Formats: sequence, structure tokens, C-alpha cells
Amino acid sequence: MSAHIGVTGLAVMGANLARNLARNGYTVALHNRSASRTDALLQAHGSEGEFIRTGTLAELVESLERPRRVLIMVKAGAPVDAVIEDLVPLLDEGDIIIDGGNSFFEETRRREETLRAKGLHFVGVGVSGGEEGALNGPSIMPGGSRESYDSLGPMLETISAKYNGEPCCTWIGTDGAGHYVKMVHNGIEYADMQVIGEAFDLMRSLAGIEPREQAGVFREWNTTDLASYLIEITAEVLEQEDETTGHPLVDVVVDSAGQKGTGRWTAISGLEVGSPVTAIAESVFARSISSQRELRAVTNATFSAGIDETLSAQEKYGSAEDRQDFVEDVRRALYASKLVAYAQGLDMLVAAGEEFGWELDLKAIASLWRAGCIIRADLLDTIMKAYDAPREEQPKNLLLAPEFNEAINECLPAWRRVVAAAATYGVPAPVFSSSLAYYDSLRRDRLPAALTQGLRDYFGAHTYQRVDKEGTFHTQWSGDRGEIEA
Ligand code: NBP
Repeated sequence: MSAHIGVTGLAVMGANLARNLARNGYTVALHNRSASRTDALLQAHGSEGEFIRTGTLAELVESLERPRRVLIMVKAGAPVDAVIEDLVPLLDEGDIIIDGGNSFFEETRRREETLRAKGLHFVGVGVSGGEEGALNGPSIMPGGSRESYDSLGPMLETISAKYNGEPCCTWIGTDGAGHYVKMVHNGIEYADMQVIGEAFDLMRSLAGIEPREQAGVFREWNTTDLASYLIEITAEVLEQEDETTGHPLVDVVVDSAGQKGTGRWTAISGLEVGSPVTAIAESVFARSISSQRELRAVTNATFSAGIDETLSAQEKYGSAEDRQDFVEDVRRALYASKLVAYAQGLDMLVAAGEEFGWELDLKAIASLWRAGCIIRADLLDTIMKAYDAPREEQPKNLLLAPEFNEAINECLPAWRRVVAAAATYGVPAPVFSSSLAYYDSLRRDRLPAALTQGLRDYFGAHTYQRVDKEGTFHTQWSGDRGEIEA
């Protein structure tokens, strides 16, 4: 019996994907550098489907039907290259190597190019949904050649999450496109979590709403246009009580957010493709600031808030009615900021598509984020509708889609009040405020960039263009200050 697919790398993600494949009727050949993981998997879950145990990569390759499909699920970075190097001499033209880890898209592009030259297909696959998703149905974002998807796609679609019966898996584009889209997914995830944190902080700091009560607020919000997995689990985390102290768990957890790098990559790539992903970048910076614990200990004791003593948040938001109004304002600010994060993420995909030669289908991408992944949200259905048109008729920015333009207009007064309150009372809300600034920047007729151009021309003769005639101009700042055509 030949296996349909081989999986090498059987830590939690690889093991769960292998089990998912086997549970769906595929025969899966198993391999791990240290055989103990292979044996542990077979012992605990060997009865879930057809598995073939292999002890070496050569045995793994030998056990596969052709074209061979080998899924690599090892630690991202050098281990992926090490496994590829060992695999290549064992494979034949047309075989497919799949990297389902969180690899950086540029590495995927490099590996794809090298392997294509050897007649092999290399498919970088973005897999979202964590351990649970890998086992029960993740959102899957495959890149690589279209031809490889013909062979691999049905398998991936079968094991993917389903939304109303539709698989959350579709071919994204060539070489690193799948890993790129997964990276942007993670960037949006960072922003999504940061705006939830800002909402929590503002409701507690200004209106005195404690975590357990906020669990109810988030649960209520999950019945609105904010409905999403992250809002749902926020309620769960906020109502969790610490077993030792009886305090809300969130009060005993160290307030220093970790990161594995995908948010940072998204922000860097945003800068590189010239796409202003401010909400994502601010979310990454917010985590960095949270991690500066030594510095924060000093600044906490030193920096004053500089708040007018006559201002009292309790007085302003203390009554039941005011609190209720404030909570609704925060909900709207959260929704608007979240829309900005999605708009920026999708804009970035368009810019990256142009840069790397991918024809990214935003409707399809929104569709496969609807289930299985961390940013799954009701909102994605509406995003799909916004992009349900030929490319040239699609909105130039998500916020231009009529349904979202209307939603933003409804949120705006509340959004401004919340950002103003955050500044007035000294509560940091970097994504709420930068998202509003992004919106206002897009909205304004004139930006102070004109002055920036003037300054650049003054100190570096960088020239400028005029609003009233064609051409490039320079003012002779150190001479008679007359203007010349450059
Ligand atoms: P890890 O990232 O912890 O990697 C452990 C695996 O890599 C083990 O199988 C280990 O073999 C193998 N490995 C290493 Br380390 N170096 C190797 C080498 N030089 N040659 C061969 N094998 C090597 O596993 P994971 O947590 O299951 O994650 C796998 C991938 O999935 C990663 O890219 C990760 O970032 C990604 N991931 C995604 C999600 C998600 O939500 N999508 C969640 C978690 C992880 P050994 O057993 O012999 O040490």
C-alpha cells in the first residue's frame, strides 16, 4: 500500500495535520527526525486512520504514491532548508514538497525558485488555526504553482475548515503568495487583539467596568457586527478567575505581550511595498512597549499624566447611563478601528500582488478566513460581498465599499469621542487613535505633505511639483529664492 502523502515533523502541528489527513481517509506516511515522536503519535492515535511508520526520509519517500507529496512541518527557518536538502536527492521530477510551517514568504520564494529549477514543485502553505485547527480543520492558504494545486488542492480542501459547507482553502498564487497572505492574516490578528485590549483598558480605566462585568459586555458585543472568534474568547478570558488568588486571571498575568515575528514581518513588508499598515505596525509596537518592563518600572514612577485635576473620569462616566453610552461608544470605536486594520491588510495585499506578480483574489481570501482561523468573523462575509465584482469595479479601499462607508459614518462621532477621552485621561489607545488618523488622512483634501516637500526642497534640493502646472520645480533657497524648473 502506498501513502497519499508523507508528513515529516511530528511536533504538535505536524502530528495534528497528519491525524486530520488520516481521519479524512488518506493514508499518511509518518516521519520525524527523532523516532520517539513518530512512535508516540502512533501509540496514542494510530487507530484513527491508515498510517505508515517510517524511520528515515528515504523510507518516507519510498512509501509514497506518485507524484509524491511530502509535507514538511518542522520549525521554520534553517530546519526547513535542512530537510529540503535531504529530501531533494530522493525525489523525482514533478514531486511536490509542501512547507506548512510559518515560513517567511521571501524564503518560500527563494526555495520555490531553487526547486523549480530542479523540476520539483515547492508549495508554501499558510496554515491558520493553531493546534486545534490543524486537527479539526484549519484555514489553508496554499501558494506554489497552479499545477501543484491540481494534485494537492483536493486533499487540502478536504481537511480544511468549512464555512457553510465551503472549504476554507483555495489556491492563492505562485511561490510565496500563500505564506504572504498567512502573514497578513497574522498582522490583522495582532491589530484585532490590540483593539480589543484598548477597549478593555478604556472601559475599565474610565468607566470602572471590571473584567467579570466586561465578560458580559464582550458576550453582548458578540451578537453585534463585531461577532468573531476573538471577541468570543475575550469574554472567556475576562471571566476566568485565578485559582490561587481568586482575582480575575487577567490581573495576575504579566502585562508583557509575546510575539513570534509574523506581525513584525507584516509591518516591515508594509513599509517595503509602500502600504501604510499603521494599525498593524502600532499593534507590534504596543507589544514591544509592553515588553520593556524594566523601563516601564522607572517611567511608571517618574512620568506624570499631566491631567487637569478638576477632570474626573468617574464623574464623567460614573452614572449607569453614562457608562452605557460610553460602552457603546467604545464598541463603535473598536468596530471602526477593526475595519481600518482589515482595509490596510487588504490594501497591502494589493500592493504586494503588484510587487511580486500575484493576482490575489481578495474575495476568495476573505472567504477562507471565515472559519478555522483566528480572525474568523461575521464581518468577512460582508468583506466578500464588497469584493464581489470584477477587479476594476472593486473598491479601491475597503472603507469605500458602500456598506463600510456607511458603518464608518455611523461610528465616527463615537470614535472621535473615545480617542479624545483616551488622550484626555491618559489611557494609551494607539490603534484606536492611529486608525482614526489614517481615516482622516485619507479623507482630507490637503495634507501637510506639501510643507514636507518644501522642507525637502530647502535642505536637499529634492524638488516638488505644483498643483497648477505640469513639471518639477525647485526654489533657489540660498539664492534669490526664485523658482526654476528642475
Ligand atoms: P516546532 O516549530 O516546535 O518544531 C519542532 C519540529 O521540528 C520537530 O518535529 C523537530 O524534530 C523538528 N526539527 C527541528 Br526543531 N530541527 C530539525 C532539523 N534540523 N531537521 C529535521 N527536523 C527538525 O513544531 P510545531 O510547533 O509543530 O510547528 C511546526 C510549524 O508550524 C512551525 O513553522 C510553526 O511556526 C508552525 N506553527 C503554526 C501554528 C499555526 O497556528 N499555524 C501554530 C504553531 C506552529 P525533533 O522532534 O527531532 O526535535
